[in-house]
Order: sequence, then structure tokens, then C-alpha cells
Amino acid sequence: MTIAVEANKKLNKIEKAKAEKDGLAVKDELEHFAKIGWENIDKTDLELRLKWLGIFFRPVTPGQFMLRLRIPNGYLTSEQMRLLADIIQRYGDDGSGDITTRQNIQLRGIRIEDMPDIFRRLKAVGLTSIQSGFDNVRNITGSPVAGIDPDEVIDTRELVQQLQDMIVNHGEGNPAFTNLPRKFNIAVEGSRDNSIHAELNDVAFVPAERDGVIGFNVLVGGYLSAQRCAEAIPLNVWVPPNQTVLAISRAILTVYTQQGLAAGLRANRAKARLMWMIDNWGLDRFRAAVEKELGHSLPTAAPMTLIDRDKQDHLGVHPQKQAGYVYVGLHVPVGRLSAEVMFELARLADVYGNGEIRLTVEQNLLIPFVPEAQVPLLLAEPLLQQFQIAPPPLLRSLISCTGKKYCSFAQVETKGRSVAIAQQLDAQLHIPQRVRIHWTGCPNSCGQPQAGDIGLIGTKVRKNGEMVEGVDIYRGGKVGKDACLGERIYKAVPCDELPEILSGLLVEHFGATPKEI
Ligand code: SRM
Ligand code: SF4
Repeated sequence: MTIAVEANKKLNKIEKAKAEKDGLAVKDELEHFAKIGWENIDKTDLELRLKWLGIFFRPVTPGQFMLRLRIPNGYLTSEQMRLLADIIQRYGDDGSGDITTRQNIQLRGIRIEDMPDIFRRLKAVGLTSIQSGFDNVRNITGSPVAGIDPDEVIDTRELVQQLQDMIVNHGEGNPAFTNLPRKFNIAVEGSRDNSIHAELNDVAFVPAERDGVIGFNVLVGGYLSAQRCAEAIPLNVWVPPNQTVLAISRAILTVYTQQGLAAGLRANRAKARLMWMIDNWGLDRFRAAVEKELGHSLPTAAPMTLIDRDKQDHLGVHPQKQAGYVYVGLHVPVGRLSAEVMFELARLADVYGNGEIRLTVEQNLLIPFVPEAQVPLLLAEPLLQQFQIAPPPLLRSLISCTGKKYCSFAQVETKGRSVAIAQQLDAQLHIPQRVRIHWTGCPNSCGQPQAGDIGLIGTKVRKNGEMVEGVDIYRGGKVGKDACLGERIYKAVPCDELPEILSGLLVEHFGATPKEI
């Protein structure tokens, strides 16, 4: 038996499909797919490889695709937002957008026959969806207030854009990083408040000062999944914020891709994230492999990171580092957008700001560069009555994954239910502090429930002899400095009992008191 055949036996089903035909190969077939229609596309191309272009077949709404973009550092322009609105508008009620927990945008309702034209239009405004799904590096996150935060350590915008350009070859697709053993998350923090949940990423760069130079310490191996949740651990290296960040990212991705098979990562997808390579090899061997790939050794980590603040949610009106300007953080309930509001957001960014829009991992958005004198006019705009700057406490910090409406993994409906329960409890209770409730429809944990003050993971529960929608409840997640994951405190609570249980938790642990009726 040849070595190749022996190695192939160790590949899981997805690896075999990738070995037969690379995911990126469908890029050249998109026009053809548009002509033949989704029903005639090969099943593996339809359900798997199209994700390399950011195109997700949705079994819940067959024929209406989800398109996951890349919005590096969560930074987009009014022109880009207007185009995204225009793309979904033609699908009427089926068309919508979501701000995701990776500071990104997903569009829904899209027909395959329109994709080639949509791709041309995205390119024309500098957007891409390439390699945003499956075994690729996902949207790269950075501080939403990069370049405008008066207390910022490093402006991450250019660095994040350069990283994306390197990894996806300026939107053309990059065969070097298209066959990772699994998905891969990268975050670059430049603020003091850990605005991007560094600990949840496969690789995170966090600001740290060494010998008077500000650069980054590197964390590796963080991830959430149904089987295991791991906080990222220090690689014990420090890198200056220039090309070294790109070089070390390239080296880590190369080691993970090229040595993943030897490290046993391509046999079982539940044991294929970067942390498993570190577990299998040990941190020292992993670091040595990265340094070898890099061609030189790296200085040890700076003793302290510069993350020393509680996490901000950026809602409301905040002074910028540019005198006379503020940024205004708008709350977008569970990140859901319609074409109409997207057009309106683009208009507000142009009229009141400089045309920029920033997205946050809390599924909200900011309009920066608003002259102080313009603030009262902006706050009086009708959209700000819907996307408020100071919503009630539970709604304010609510996060939810996609859930049953569009996701076939979901055990429960999330977005609508989470808003309804938050509104009910906000009406019943005085809640003196921010309580971050994270909903996620299944144990995959896209809504980062382990990061929430309270986290809810969808599950099925038997009640009165019937299977009903329910949740496991987590508590104790901390974000910002000293971030840590929460732990499960209740199993299998039926959703109709949730308002009472959550109310009890809010009173017992978060100082809530009933409102006088
Ligand atoms: Fe996720 C799979 C949605 C952030 C962990 N995630 C999925 C799929 C693609 C499953 C599917 O095909 O239906 C979901 C698409 C549903 C849809 O139609 O929207 C999905 N994930 C999302 C989003 C949209 C949730 C949201 O509402 O914001 C987020 C998109 C981010 C982006 O813009 O790229 C999203 N997913 C996350 C995060 C959070 C994060 O990155 O900080 C996690 C946990 C962190 C992590 O990955 O380590 C996450 N998603 C998963 C997993 C479990 C990964 C694993 O190693 O097992 C899956 C399933 C898988 O990959 O096998 C998954
Ligand atoms: Fe779908 Fe589960 Fe992710 Fe929610 S957590 S989007 S239900 S895969």
C-alpha cells in the first residue's frame, strides 16, 4: 500500500471530498451554476464547496441562499452598506441581513442565478465573501473603535485588512490557505477592553509593551464547539505590529495546514481545531514549528498585556480622539437588518458622519465622525427610535445566533424568542447593571453563550410526555480584562419556564428588583 493511500484512509469524509476537488474550484463554475439552477448542482458542490465562496445552501429555505461576507475589523462604508441593501431588496420579505458575532454581515434570500452579478458588484465596492465559511480563516475581527478611540493602543484597521488580503489573496482566493483541517478564527485587538473576545479565537494578537515598544502578545488555540470549549493560551511570544503579525499568522496557518495530517487533525473533525495540534504536540513543539516556518525565533511575551479595562458595548454617544467629533453606538436588536434600514443607515452615515459604519461583535453598529453639534439632530431621526442608543438593560446586551428560522442545526428558535423574553423581563424588573444574555440555538455555540453573564444553549426537552424546545443555562462568563468562560448551572429547562427562571437569576445574582405595577 502506498503512503498516499495509507494517509487517505485516515481522512474523514469532508477531507476526502476536499481531496477530490478543492473548495475554491467552484469559483470558476459560478456562472455555470447560475445557469443550471440550484436543483442541478452536484450535492457536494452545493452543500459544501460553495461555502468557500461564502455561499451557504440553507436546507430550511432551499433555493434561498445565505451569503456570508468578510467585513475586516467590522469596518464598512455607506457605499458598501447601500450595495448590500440593494442586493437583498429585490427578494422582498425573503431578503434580510444579520450582523454576526464576528463583526460581519450575512445576507439572506439570495438566488443562485443572481450570484455572478452580485460578486461583480461586491468587487466593485471592495467587498468579498471569499473563504468566509467552512475550513477557512473567518472574518478577522478588530476593535470597532480603531482610529477613533481616545485611549486606543494600536489602530488595527490596516493590519486586519493586510491580514485578510494575504489570507484570501485580495479577494481572489488563496489556495495556500484553502484546505485547513478546520475553521480558523483570528482577532487583532488594539483597544484596552478586549473588544473582540481574544480568548475565543484560534489566534489572537493582544496589545503588549516590551522595552518601550508597543506590539502584541500572541494567544493561540481558543475555540467553542459542541464537544469542547477552550480559552486561548499564551504562545509566549511578542511581535511588533508591523509585517511580523502577517508573517507569524502565515507561519501558524502553514504549520496547521501542512502538518495537520501528521498531527492527527484530519481524521476526526471534532478534534481538528488548532488547540488539538497544541495538545497533541505540546506548546513548545508547536512554537518551535512556527519559528522554523518563520525562519527565526521570536522574543518571549511581554510580561503584561495592555488590556486593563472592562468591556465596552460602545452604545450611546462617545467622544472621539478627533476633537469635536463623537461616535454614536446604535443598538440593533439581535443584529437583524432589513434592506430598508440598511439604506437608512447608509444615509445617516453620509449625512451625519463621514460615511463610515462600524460593526461590533455584540451585533450592533456605530456611526463615527458625527460633529458634536449634529448629535441632537441624529438622535431625533426616526431610525434611532428603532435602533436606540440606550435601550433597556436586558435588550441592550442581548446576543443571539441565527437559530431555527434559517439554521438546520438549531434545536430552538432564538432571535424572536430572545427579544420577547428580554422585553418581558425589562418590563417587570429594575435591573441596576448590564446583564449580557447570550442565546445560541445548539451546542455549536455561535452565540458565544459561555461568554455571557447568562448563556442559553438550545436543546430538546421532554415535558408532559412531549418533546419541547428548551435550553441549558450557563452563568459566570466574563469579558474584557480577565475574561473567562461561564459554566452550566441548569440542564434542559423548557423555554416556557425561562422567564421565571431568568427572573430568579436576575434577582439573586444581578441585584434586580420587581417593578411596582
Ligand atoms: Fe457558527 C456553524 C452561524 C459565529 C461555532 N455557524 C455555523 C453554521 C454555518 C452552520 C450552518 O451551516 O447552518 C451557521 C450558519 C447559520 C446561518 O444561516 O446563519 C453558523 N456562526 C454563525 C453566525 C452567523 C452566528 C450569528 O448569528 O452571529 C456567526 C457568523 C460569524 C462570521 O461572521 O463568520 C457564527 N460560530 C460562530 C462563533 C463565534 C465566534 O467566531 O466568535 C463560533 C464559536 C467560536 C469558534 O468557532 O471557535 C461558532 N459555528 C460554530 C461551529 C462549531 C465549531 C467547531 O469547532 O466545532 C459550527 C459547526 C461546525 O463548524 O462544524 C458552526
Ligand atoms: Fe446554527 Fe447552532 Fe450556530 Fe445557532 S449555534 S447558528 S443554531 S449552528
